[in-house]
Amino acid sequence: MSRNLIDVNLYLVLDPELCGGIDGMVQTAVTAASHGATVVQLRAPKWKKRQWLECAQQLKAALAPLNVPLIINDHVDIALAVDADGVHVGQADLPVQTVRALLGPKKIVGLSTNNLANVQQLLTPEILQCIDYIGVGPVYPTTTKLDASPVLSNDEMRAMFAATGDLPAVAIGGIKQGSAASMIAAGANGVAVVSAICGQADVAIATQALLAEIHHARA
Ligand code: TZP
Repeated sequence: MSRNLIDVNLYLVLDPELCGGIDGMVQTAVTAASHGATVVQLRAPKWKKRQWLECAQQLKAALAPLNVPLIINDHVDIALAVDADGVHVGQADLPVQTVRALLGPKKIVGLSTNNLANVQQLLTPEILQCIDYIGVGPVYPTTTKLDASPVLSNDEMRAMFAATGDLPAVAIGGIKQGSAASMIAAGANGVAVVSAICGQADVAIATQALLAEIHHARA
């Protein structure tokens, strides 16, 4: 099976509290997607399914005309219900083989990795054929995800990016304006952010600044 393409340059992960509920999340997603965010993930660990469904429906309707993919964190049923573009799972969620079997070959599947051993374990044809990108983190301390794994050392993070080959890898955790460029320099294909966009006074400017930094780092 061939890999589904996803542009992970600037990957926005939505946060209900920082955005101020569903309306704020949709507004944040649309503004960020209109100003350079290349993918949007719905993530709401404390929500009930009905909230997930309502928000996912609104995000799908708002993002599809902008051609920015909508990824659902963890919940395959919600992704199927709204025909989202894909699902992102962590190490303790459904195995990626199961996610792929449920979603079919054409949807995007992403997997979080938190250490070098996680990356080494997925480098088998069986797993590689199920995933389209990985997250690598946390690369800096974060207050957004309270149960985040220990922050990666610079060496381990670089080794993780080096090990992934041509599988797109996106850095996550505590990335702000000013630290996005160093992730690209370390080998990331893109950066994922929550608080550097969600809850910012000017979401458009915050998004543009991050994207400019990423492009500059690559140039
Ligand atoms: N996974 C690892 S760290 C993190 C997630 C969802 C939170 C990142 O949030 P922020 O605000 O960009 O540090």
